[in-house]
Amino acid sequence: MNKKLLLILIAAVQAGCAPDQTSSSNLTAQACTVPLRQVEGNTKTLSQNNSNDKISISSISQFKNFIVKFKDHTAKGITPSGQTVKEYKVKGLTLKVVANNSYTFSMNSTPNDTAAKLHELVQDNTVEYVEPDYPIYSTENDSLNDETALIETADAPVSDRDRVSVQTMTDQWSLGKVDVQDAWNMTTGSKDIVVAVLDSGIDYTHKDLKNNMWNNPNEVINGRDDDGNGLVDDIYGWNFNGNNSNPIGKSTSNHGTHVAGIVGGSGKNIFGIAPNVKLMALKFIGEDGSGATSDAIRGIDYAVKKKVFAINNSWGSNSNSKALSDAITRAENAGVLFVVAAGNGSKGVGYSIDSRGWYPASYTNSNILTVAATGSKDLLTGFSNFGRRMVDVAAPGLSILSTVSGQGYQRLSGTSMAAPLVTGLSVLVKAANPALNYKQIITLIRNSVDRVSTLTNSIASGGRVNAFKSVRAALNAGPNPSGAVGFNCTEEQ
Ligand SMILES: [Ca+2]
Ligand SMILES: [Ca+2]
Repeated sequence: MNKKLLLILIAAVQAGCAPDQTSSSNLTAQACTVPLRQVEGNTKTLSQNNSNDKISISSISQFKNFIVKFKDHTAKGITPSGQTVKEYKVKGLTLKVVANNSYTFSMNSTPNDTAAKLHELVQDNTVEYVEPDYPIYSTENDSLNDETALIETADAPVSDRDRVSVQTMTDQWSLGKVDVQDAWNMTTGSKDIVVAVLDSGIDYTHKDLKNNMWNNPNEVINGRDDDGNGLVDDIYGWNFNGNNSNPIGKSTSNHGTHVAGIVGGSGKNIFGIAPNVKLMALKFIGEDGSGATSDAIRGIDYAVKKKVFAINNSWGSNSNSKALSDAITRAENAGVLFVVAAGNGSKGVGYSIDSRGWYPASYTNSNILTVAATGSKDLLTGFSNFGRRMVDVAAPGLSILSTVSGQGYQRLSGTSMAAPLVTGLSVLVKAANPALNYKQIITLIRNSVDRVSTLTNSIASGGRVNAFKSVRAALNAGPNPSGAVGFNCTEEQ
């Protein structure tokens, strides 16, 4: 093996994207945390307060797709008359519904013309804000696939934190690491608990997943919208990327299928940490590895309306979208737990999301539970983001064996793999004690970690999750749990 290729391989493993060929039966696509490569800098949301800021407008005028939010109850002539109404015409723009009073629109004009239209729009006092409908890219399109970047990653200085690079793993090492067998002696989850996997879809025909797929109880396949939510035959969830009823994860988008198996593989060959659960498939990342913020928002709102227990979010962005934040707030208000991957760093090297925003991990909603990735020695992986304030817990995320499409299995690494383990853990906790709300569950999971000295300064809880301790604490909390309410997940002292 020549030196250059070796460097690339080392870097790929450090970047969390190298499948381990020793135990995979299906090596097709690679994926890890879906990193969203977007314009550097954060908030580019326009409102009347900054509508005269020509720099703000020009900075987003190169985008083609936007989200506009009208002020509640004041939007002229665009009040939705029902879910069946999909489009509106305003100021020469065709608006498509995203959420209540929020719409997407596209412009194929020059940057100057786009800027003029944005200026006109944001001056309208019925408009609350306008921002780009930020594109979301999955790993396949990211710089992680760039050879130069990978070599730089291999040579990049490692921070003073302890990091783990390549380790030899046995099958499903992560489950033993978090003491799952002892937890399973108390509960293996519940078919009454629904988790939405907001990702690139789920291969719902996979033998380890098909028995754990959520089925919309008020919808049958008959070409009609039986439950009246505007979506025809949404049985397993919805494909928001393709706007159809088939949210399957294909071989080109294994990410979501892999994530789903970590949450709730039924144990034919792969055990999810919660082998008893229902998985809702919400696809917003397309086969080309990209998606739109507006489709992620549609997925969140779908899950909230269906009253899921939790949403797994193994993706992120360096753009601070007000519209996405608003959607997470709607989930928060509905009591939905929102588990988020901390992100895979920049060019495969993790950084602090306390000081450099990575969203949604860096939003401050109380329902967000942010997860970093550790290896078998409980060291933070080289690619994992961290943050003493913004990252709640660590969980195994290196060389994780799980399901991929075509009845296959594959090892993948990433904070994408760590987050669903914690999502599944939250299912065990909820099953053990249904009286716990999301705030109490976040508190409980944080307080029952195995503390690791090397994580003290990089993770809020200072540790890696322990399923046995969490489930035991849930049972001990009893039918009237108290004391954990009011917990602030980003400001633990
Ligand atoms: Ca429907
Ligand atoms: Ca139907």
